[in-house]
Amino acid sequence: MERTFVMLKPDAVDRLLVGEIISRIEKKGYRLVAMKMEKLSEEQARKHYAEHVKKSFFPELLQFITSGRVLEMVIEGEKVVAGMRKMLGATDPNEAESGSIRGTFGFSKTTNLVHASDGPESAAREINLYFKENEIF
Ligand SMILES: Nc1nc2c(ncn2[C@@H]2O[C@H](COP(=O)(O)OP(=O)(O)O)[C@@H](O)[C@H]2O)c(=O)[nH]1
Ligand SMILES: [Mg+2]
Repeated sequence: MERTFVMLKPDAVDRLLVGEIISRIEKKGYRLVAMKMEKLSEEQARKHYAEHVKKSFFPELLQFITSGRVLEMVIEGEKVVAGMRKMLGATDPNEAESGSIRGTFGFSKTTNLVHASDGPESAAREINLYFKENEIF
């Protein structure tokens, strides 16, 4: 069993897509292990997107990701790290596979609805960033 970190971005919360997205996750057989809703601070966003802080799109990403509530989740399942990335589809909703979450609902590279860890190391780092040990069991 693997675990990964998934975050529904402010557009998913604003557009009332939380239930739809969680439903897809559970129908796939993945289990919710932990869940929290909050508004990210600039500091949290910078830590989360550390690999992107120097990129040209970062100011827009920072503004967006701190603009409203996000839903943070730890999800468990067989090969769930790769499985969640597949369920999300490509970063750009215009290129994402039809049927994927981003391909179905996403509007733009910034407003692409969901984050999921891109590998086992990122998953461990990101789970740690958002959840204390006693919040995950
Ligand atoms: N506006 C804009 N946003 C981007 C671009 N590349 C990435 N992003 C945003 O930054 C997030 C993190 O980028 P990345 O790790 O490459 O994509 P992900 O792992 O598929 O989420 C993406 O989900 C997008 O919201 C870009 O070229 N333009
Ligand atoms: Mg990424």
